[in-house]
Amino acid sequence: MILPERGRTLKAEEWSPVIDELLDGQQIVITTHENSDGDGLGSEVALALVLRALGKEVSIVNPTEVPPNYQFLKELYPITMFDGRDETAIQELALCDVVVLLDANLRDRMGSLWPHVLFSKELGSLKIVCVDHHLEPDDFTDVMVCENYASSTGELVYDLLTALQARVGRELFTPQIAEALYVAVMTDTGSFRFPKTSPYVYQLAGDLVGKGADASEIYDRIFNSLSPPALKLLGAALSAITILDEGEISWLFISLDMLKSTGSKLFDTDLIIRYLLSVPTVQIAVLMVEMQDGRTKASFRSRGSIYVNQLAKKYGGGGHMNAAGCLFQFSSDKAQKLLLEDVRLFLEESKANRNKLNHE
Ligand SMILES: [Mn+2]
Repeated sequence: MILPERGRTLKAEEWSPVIDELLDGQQIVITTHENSDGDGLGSEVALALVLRALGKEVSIVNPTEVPPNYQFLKELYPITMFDGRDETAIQELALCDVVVLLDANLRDRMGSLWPHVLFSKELGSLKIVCVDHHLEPDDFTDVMVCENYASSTGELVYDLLTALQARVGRELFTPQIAEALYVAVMTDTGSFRFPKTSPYVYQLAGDLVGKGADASEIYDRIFNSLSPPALKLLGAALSAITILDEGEISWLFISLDMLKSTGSKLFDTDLIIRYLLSVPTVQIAVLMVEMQDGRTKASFRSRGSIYVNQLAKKYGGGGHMNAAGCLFQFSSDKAQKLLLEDVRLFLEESKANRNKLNHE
């Protein structure tokens, strides 16, 4: 197994191009990818608070709404959702000097913002800055720091703020900033469990707690945030899981009836998939959800080098090696039959490839 580079930190001078743009700008818009998560949102809020303290006019404008369990971040800094039409946001995007994209490195991930950013860029002196930790960045920015070693964008923003602090010669971290960054790092490391959680990340988290982040309260707000219907759904879903093929496939179908009878919503199904992989023999986990409009949503998880994004791609979806999804345009009965056969075939192929690689 190849482990990611651990414990690297960027040197202060490597942050200089980013810091130069931030200090040069006066009106700054910060954004993150569609369907934002704790890393994107926490990083945005931390950076916005710091830049505001430095006298900048800063807005956070996102292409999609803040999920319910991250709404508390809005108490630290306002976060606007841009639907592509809102005039205030269009004005802000037209007039700003810097757009900072956090936790994404592709222009399309900006969703409804990108056409306006592009327009503003072509018209004047707008600078685009990106700080991220994903693979394979697009070439569309003026300054980009994209470091895959980092556990989270929050880790990079922490380093950026440390370098910025040295540049301006004053203490910039506040308890609110520590809280926002802690949200970012905690969520993207799976609560400090994922492989990129280097010794440095633990130190950094400790520092943030020392600076005022309340670790147990933050955890509670984000992860103990189920509504009673979502909890009922979880119960119904867990008892409906089937384990097939000598324990290698776990399978769950959530019908519209199940959603209705528990009073739960489509987004309440998000947390269920992780239980499908909690049996150690399972190689591929499949969750299918019947949607109100008749389509069927499928999510896949896998262990090791089983590229479920390839499986999703076959049906017009995509994702990562171990987490992917797609949408079937037809009934759930048909989708289930078709998919089960495919998953079995796909698993056999993946295992054959793995064995071949192991013997080469
Ligand atoms: Mn991230």
